[in-house]
Amino acid sequence: MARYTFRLGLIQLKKNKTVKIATGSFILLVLWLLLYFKSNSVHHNVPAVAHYLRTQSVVYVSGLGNYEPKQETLRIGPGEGGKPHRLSSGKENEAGQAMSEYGMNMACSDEISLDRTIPDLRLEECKHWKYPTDLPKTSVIIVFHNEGWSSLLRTVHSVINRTPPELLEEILLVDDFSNKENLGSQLEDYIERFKGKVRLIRNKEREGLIRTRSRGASSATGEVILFLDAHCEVGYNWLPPLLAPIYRDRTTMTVPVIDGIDHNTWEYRTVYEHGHHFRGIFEWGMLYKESELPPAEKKKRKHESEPYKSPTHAGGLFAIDRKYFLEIGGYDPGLLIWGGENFELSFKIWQCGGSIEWVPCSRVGHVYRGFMPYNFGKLADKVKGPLIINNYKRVIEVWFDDKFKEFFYTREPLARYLDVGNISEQLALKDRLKCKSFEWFMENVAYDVYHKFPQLPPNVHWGELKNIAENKCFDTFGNAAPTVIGLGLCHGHGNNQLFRLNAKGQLGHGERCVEADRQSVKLVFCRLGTVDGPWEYNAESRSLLNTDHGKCLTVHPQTKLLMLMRCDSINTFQQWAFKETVPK
Ligand code: LR7
Ligand code: MN
Repeated sequence: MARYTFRLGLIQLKKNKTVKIATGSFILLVLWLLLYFKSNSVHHNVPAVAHYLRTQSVVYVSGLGNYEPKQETLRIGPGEGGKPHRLSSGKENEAGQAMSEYGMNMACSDEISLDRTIPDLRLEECKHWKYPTDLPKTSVIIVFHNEGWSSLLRTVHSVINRTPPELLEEILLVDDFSNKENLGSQLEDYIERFKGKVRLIRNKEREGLIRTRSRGASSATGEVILFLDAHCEVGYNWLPPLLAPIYRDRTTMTVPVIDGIDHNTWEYRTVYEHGHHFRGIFEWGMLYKESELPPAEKKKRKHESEPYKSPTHAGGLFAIDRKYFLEIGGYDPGLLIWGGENFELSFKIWQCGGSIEWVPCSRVGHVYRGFMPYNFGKLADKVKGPLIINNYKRVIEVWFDDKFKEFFYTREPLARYLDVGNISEQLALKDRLKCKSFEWFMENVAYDVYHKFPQLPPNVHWGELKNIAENKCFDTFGNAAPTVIGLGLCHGHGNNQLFRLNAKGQLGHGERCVEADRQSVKLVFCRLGTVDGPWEYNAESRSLLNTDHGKCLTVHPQTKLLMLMRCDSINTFQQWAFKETVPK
């Protein structure tokens, strides 16, 4: 493949056109000046005149691989421009029904055009990049299970509308055994209008999103495969910037910046502060996080809009050379349904010689659901514990070195007891591809993880935390932090009652920490960069001392609320016992 370098093409103007514009459009110029000073998206590196000509699409750099589209025509209607849409009154019931069926307000989505416009949130620079004219053709793969009609098809329409046709090999829809009426023959009929560009294949049983994507990858015919969730809207000129790094190096996987689409109003908005760049990292319990680009990475960049390396990604939206994906084994087929596959692929790519780049000039909107409307089906019954933790364990058992595995088990003590099945093929692949250690990955790629989440001291106690007087257990009741902690009947199943105390006094539940003031005891976000805490357990007196306050964890005898009180070793309301809840 030919080598090329990225280059900001600061427009080659044809003189005669410039003259015409300058003389003929004084009013436009004034209007533009107004817009220019209002807009905060204008980047100072780009000469104003270039910006002006660009947005008016007067000068079109053709043949140079800029791929910048002509401006979309202005459209008026519900949700146009990515504006929030309020449902017509009288449809509240429909909306409520849709929310519980899909985790998103389909009644609202149904009122918005499948071809709606969205705001162009890219950095101004992005309009001036030039890309090779012979970028690889792409199969856009969308897997779906019981998704809403209009949000699924808006994904398809946005790809058709905003992708240079010569780069789009196909859109491949892979149905993961949906049972909704309209996703049957009605969908087959509908896609006929795309004259073969959109292809549909179906699973014969529920496979989950991970295996369904693998199936899509095998069936796809494009040189590059690009995955999207089934409720996305792609942005202006989104594809070429994702393909260019792959063209340069086929072991690069690329990820767009993901904007948010509100699941209730369908408002399209960025979730990132302007001018700030984030990359994907993780906590030791394998919780996915995003963190601002570390200074060392910032220094490597010349342009704000340039792609940058990231340790991992959210999972849903990315592009990769198809053959490379298959060479590194695709997704581990032992991962079930949902979760952890983003880490598996990321660790594998990095440790086995590839890289991941996030691409600021490519933006894609994604509907974040209110809640997950589907269950994990029959496959999940095979698994003893929570399916997602099971997947994580499979991933870390293959890719982590022993030292790092301990960090995971410290955060997820029950995971030690889960059976992840046979991983010998994954280990053999790791050997065959001569992949590097996790330590290497941490030192060279994901070093910012250490800054936020230092190496974890081991747990000294974990399990349910029972109060002796009340005979009840610490319980989050499934509420997300920040939330007050209460006492529930001890059930011995871990989950909301699984707490842990580490050697440095941090008391926590999953990725969260227990903190207390005089009035209440709460589950909160742990203080970043710390792994210690204010708790001291005395196994003899069974007291839990909070060293910040010099007081003991107590159940108030009357209100039964948790609080801190002066320590009193014979008070059973202050006595606590940890009991490991090992699954049978
Ligand atoms: O059994 C299933 N079969 C499927 O085909 C379950 C789901 N699916 C489909 C589903 O219809 C959808 O198109 O798989 C896709 C993803 O499922 P979602 O949208 O219900 O999940 P999500 O958006 O919460 O999922 C995020 O994490 C997943 C972990 O396995 C995947 O990696 C998703 O792709 C990922 N989504 C994103 O990264 C989008 C960006 C937002 C974030 C974070
Ligand atoms: Mn999704």
